[in-house]
Amino acid sequence: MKIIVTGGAGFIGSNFIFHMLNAHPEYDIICIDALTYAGNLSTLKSIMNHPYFKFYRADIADREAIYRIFESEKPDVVVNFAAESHVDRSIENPEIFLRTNIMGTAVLMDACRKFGIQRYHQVSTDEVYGDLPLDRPDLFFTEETPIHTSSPYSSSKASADLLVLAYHRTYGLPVTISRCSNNYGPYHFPEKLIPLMIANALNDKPLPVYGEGLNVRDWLYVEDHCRAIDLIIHNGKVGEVYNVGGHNEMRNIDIVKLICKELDKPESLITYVTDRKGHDMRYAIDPTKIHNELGWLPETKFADGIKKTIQWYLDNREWWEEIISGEYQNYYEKMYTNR
Ligand code: NAD
Ligand code: TDX
Repeated sequence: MKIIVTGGAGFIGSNFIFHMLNAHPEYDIICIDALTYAGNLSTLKSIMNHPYFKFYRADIADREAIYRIFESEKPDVVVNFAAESHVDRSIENPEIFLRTNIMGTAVLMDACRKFGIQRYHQVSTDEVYGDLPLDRPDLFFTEETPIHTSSPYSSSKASADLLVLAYHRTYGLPVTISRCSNNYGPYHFPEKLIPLMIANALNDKPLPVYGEGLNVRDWLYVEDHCRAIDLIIHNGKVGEVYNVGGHNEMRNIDIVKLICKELDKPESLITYVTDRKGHDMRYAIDPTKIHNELGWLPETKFADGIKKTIQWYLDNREWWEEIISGEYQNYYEKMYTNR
């Protein structure tokens, strides 16, 4: 079995590659990544010479480059993680989100049609369902919840999902889609809530909480997401959408306070800043379908996962310090100074 993993130099894609090389040592894994600001080859350095791993630097929206790779590699399965993934960046500049997330998905699926494929899997997000009110804890996103997006990011991901389902119906492309809740764990880019707060706390810098910090996210340890995708590409039904989430809802402010506690830093570092535009209030996934059909259950409890994650950032300072000392500084200044 040969699997193309796009976006494998990013957070979840790299964790997925490590998972697959470990869980299926006989599979060939081909990573395609454009190495944008979010892609980091140092993340993959331990496997660069692995006999069952190969890396291509290419943009998924570059049709010629993608066709060339498909022609020479002839993959059996494609798992598409490649995306612009940060909501705040999409609010600043939507265009690249449309190119990568929508056009890139179309190009990959065209390559699958042209060269043949057993499965195309689209890694989507719970954000395509919009948000839920805080005063209705009884409500959850199911696979039947209507698409109702808030940000340019989530709209681009929802557009891609619609295209994937259209390619299935129109061309019979064998597709599956997973819609997962917020992930956390090793190699999470430090512009996102949890790694940003860990890095800032370790540097005794202010911890910028948007609005009142009451927004709720449903956190899942990244390895649990990777296992879910592994199950879906092997046993999931073609044409189906699977929600992935571990019933672990937490308010942002409680996460930030927990990080302060774990790192023995004062809560006085917490600074409330101007809210995100169009900020979704609550995400909450109902994972009944993937549990009933594929037997998936999360294995890592948040209390353990967050400790493991914090320890990883303590043990791998070089990885994130290099990131935050580069171009990231301009981003941080633009997004957070005088906010
Ligand atoms: P990330 O930003 O950490 O990584 C994205 C990767 O894609 C990077 O390596 C980047 O270089 C690469 N990339 C970007 N544009 C590309 C292009 N045009 N061609 C080739 N490669 C390109 O993102 P992530 O958090 O790992 O998310 C991966 C996927 O999972 C995304 O599709 C995202 O929408 C989805 N998702 C993420 C979460 C989460 O909590 N992080 C939750 C649910 C779904
Ligand atoms: O500095 C911050 N302060 C803050 O209060 C940042 C970066 C975030 N937040 C808040 C905004 C959100 O309510 O924390 C929450 C989480 O923010 P992000 O880490 O940016 O994640 P989110 O917007 O929830 O989106 C994530 O989950 C769904 C991923 O980035 C998406 O790629 C995925 O689809």
